[in-house]
Amino acid sequence: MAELVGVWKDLAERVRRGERRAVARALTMVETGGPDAQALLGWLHPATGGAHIVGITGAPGTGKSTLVNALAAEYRRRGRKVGVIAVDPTSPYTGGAILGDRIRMQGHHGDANVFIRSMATRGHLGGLAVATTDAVRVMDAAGFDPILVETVGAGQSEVDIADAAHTTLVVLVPGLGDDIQAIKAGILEIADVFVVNKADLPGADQAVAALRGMLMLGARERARWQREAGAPTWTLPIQETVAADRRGVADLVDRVQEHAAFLDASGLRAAIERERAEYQLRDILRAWLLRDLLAGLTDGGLTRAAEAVAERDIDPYTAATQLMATRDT
Ligand SMILES: Nc1nc2c(ncn2[C@@H]2O[C@H](COP(=O)(O)OP(=O)(O)OP(=O)(O)O)[C@@H](O)[C@H]2O)c(=O)[nH]1
Ligand SMILES: [Mg+2]
Repeated sequence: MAELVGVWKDLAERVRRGERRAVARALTMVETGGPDAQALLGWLHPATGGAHIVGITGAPGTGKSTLVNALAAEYRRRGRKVGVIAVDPTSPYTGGAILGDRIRMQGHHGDANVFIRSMATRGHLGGLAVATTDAVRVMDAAGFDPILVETVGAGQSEVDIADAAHTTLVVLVPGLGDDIQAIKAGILEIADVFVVNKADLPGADQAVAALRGMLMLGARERARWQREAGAPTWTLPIQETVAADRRGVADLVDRVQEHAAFLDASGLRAAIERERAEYQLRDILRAWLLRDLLAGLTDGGLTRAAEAVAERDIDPYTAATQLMATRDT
């Protein structure tokens, strides 16, 4: 065991030096999870906290991958070392997207200062949220800054990513019923910067106007809250981009940098870090509690209970109560 721990310490040191092969291996480990990954992350933890994490979310096909690619190029131009994590959408409608992402992001292949990784749900006990946070920590320890995390805003995932990011970009496009897009799933609450991508298409100006109108409604409320809290205020910017030909992307990076400066000046960065740590602990504990509970059930106990629920012999809450009571541990 002591020997084993030593192995991961060595790998961790190579990750911290930014060795590509070590980073790749560490990412594979944390994607799967388990005790080895946990030991490795323990060695990496003191080296994390330096990266600015940018979440990019929005409906499928809004141009997130294209935008991430362009953002990575702009950050490279500014001398930064960029990490990219594409969260593999579990939705069957967009299941093929990652292959496309790989191809589209090939422009950065061979650049040692860009590291791109697609995450899959495979096997990780804590689910995609924990796996993604752990992957961010690996890249963070390896000195990548910023780390851009793309996630499809279809369900809970965009909220998860807002928990993990310092700055969340919400990507909208013209002509998709913009007000509805933005209101959906509380996306207004998670945005730090709005991006109206595909600004080359008709209706971009209307989309910006609709969004601005809606933001003004919420702004008064927010401003009052912020004044009361005595904190510097952040006015949600709306940035138009044409990711496909990188128009507006340098401006978008400026907006992200302004938000990063705001987080520092307001003291919010420290608050976000604590919040992130709490979410992470909750995710881990939830996963471990479930694992222990399932491990304590008798063979086939869950399957039998599920059958009984499906047959209407018992209701789910009663079945769950019984399962909790009958576990060995
Ligand atoms: N006209 C126009 N098309 C764009 C722009 N940016 C991206 N696209 C196109 O929009 C399509 C979707 O782009 P992606 O970058 O794959 O979008 P995505 O949001 O990552 O898609 P998913 O990951 O599948 O949700 C592609 O055909 C892009 O070429 C833009 O600024 N203008
Ligand atoms: Mg994509």
